[in-house]
Amino acid sequence: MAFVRTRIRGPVGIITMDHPKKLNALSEGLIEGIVKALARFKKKGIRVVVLRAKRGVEVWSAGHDIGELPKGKRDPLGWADPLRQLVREIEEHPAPVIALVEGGVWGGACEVAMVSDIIVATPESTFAATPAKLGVPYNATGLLTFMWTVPLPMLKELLFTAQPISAERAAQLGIVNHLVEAKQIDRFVMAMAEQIAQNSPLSISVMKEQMRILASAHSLTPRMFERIQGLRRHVYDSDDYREGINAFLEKRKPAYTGT
Ligand code: YXS
Repeated sequence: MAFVRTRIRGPVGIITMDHPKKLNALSEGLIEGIVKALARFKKKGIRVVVLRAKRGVEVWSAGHDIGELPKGKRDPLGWADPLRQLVREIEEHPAPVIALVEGGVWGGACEVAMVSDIIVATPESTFAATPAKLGVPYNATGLLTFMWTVPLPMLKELLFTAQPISAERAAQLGIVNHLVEAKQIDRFVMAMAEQIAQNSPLSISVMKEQMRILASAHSLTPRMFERIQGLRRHVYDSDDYREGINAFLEKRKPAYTGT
């Protein structure tokens, strides 16, 4: 699988993102590798999945591959887009997924870590939710993932500033389950995974799916949904949306006009 390496250690399946040239940006190819690995682990009855990057990386994942974002006039985070598919695959995977985080977590990669069931991070890790920095209208289920994990006032600060927060702050907020030094994190995560794997996989997978259903139970009327889609279309059809992407690709600061 391009950009992804997998390993099975007893009941635990390990997926390592490995596209250093693009800082593990969530490209279609990298996402395909993760999704295929999850399908293989499901077939093999793997009881816990660990999603990680290579040891010692500065960046766990740089988020959505910006070069793959549509240049406007199309929802950049539609149902069928790879990032949305990946988030659904993780939340619907029958086994718990532990995100072993080391380095910077950016944009949509924050959602990938937060939709994972457990996050164990090194103290040097950081988390930055960046739609506002790029002028991207995040999507409803994506914001829900964040809202389930981050207290609302803190989520607004994360999204509106688009600045990284430390793993320590994330742990204080309950976003990160455990902070573990880099030299111990492998052993710590494997011990937790093996502990989970000794318990009933049926009970765990059913409770995971129940919590997903209960958390996503919302009385959103068609009128509300159409308003959300209309608001988001106003953004991805805007000059600012194109400016955010072009500025990143041209390696310059964006100049947003609000139009
Ligand atoms: O110039 P080359 O060809 O070597 O490539 C550079 C970067 O262009 C590339 N790269 C990316 N390519 C596509 N998509 C990305 N997200 C991405 N990030 C980086 O990797 C090469 C090395 O990057 P460089 O030179 O900037 O490394 P650095 O160490 O100076 O800085 C590392 C970062 C992560 C601070 C910096 O690369 C950065 O700020 N990346 C963008 C992080 C970000 O804003 N991600 C959000 C992506 S959009 C997304 O996830 C959602 C749609 S949303 O926006 O809604 O959250």
